[in-house]
Amino acid sequence: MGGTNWVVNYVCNRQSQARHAILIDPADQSPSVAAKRAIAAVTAGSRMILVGGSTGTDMSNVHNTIIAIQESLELINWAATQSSEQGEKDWKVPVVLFPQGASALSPEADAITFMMLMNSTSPQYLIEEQVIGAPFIKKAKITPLSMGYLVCAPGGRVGQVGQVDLIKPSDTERVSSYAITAEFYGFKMLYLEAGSGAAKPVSAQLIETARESCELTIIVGGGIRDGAAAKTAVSAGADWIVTGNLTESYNDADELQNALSQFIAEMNS
Ligand code: 1GP
Repeated sequence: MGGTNWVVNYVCNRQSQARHAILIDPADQSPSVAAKRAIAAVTAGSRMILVGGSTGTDMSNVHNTIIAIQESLELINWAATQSSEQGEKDWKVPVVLFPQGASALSPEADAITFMMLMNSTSPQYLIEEQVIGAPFIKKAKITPLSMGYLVCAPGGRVGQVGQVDLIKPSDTERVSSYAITAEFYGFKMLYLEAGSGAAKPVSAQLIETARESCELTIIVGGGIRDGAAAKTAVSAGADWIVTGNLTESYNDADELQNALSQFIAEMNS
């Protein structure tokens, strides 16, 4: 997957329809299972593979998972070029690091969400991990996708690990200030996160306010379990919907593909 910055345009340029991304946590599954899930998701219409997790990831499991996913995507991409029915471009899906910190990276990733956890109270997640990881990212030529990362209540593990001052569902003024700040910093994206497995996703109110406050590409994830919840977030202004647990709850690749196909259809209905 070459091209200097195709991935920046691909991920960060807003489209007329919202897109779906899966999140694969290398701590939760073997690289081969991760690759099978990634292929099922891309076949269903997912358009980005995020790889990462809040705890339990390291250079080794992240790297092996990314290699397995890249190899499977390349095989399928090659097969698609041999077939007139399947468009090659549909398989050109980026594998993007969504890191817990500087200790869990891989040079085989197409890009990295290079983020500031804006509402963390710890300098470690505001800037320090980024400073540690930046030279590696530059050397490995991984494309950085600059992103403001905001953790909203309930926040889950990432809220705890990241020592976050959570944004409450009705705290629209705060989300607006953060969205404007993210734009002023020159970030390309804003990720509104409720925490993996959250009982409730980020509120439509927060998404709408962020949408009105900035022109950034908005990613929403955490606790989105069905197409209806995804549709609510998309109607409020989300450009990308991320699901982690949903994807990892299916062991059978065909079942996962069917579930995600329905999810994506409903999300954009
Ligand atoms: C977590 O937003 C993602 O970073 C995904 O959350 O696992 O709840 O889908 P879920």
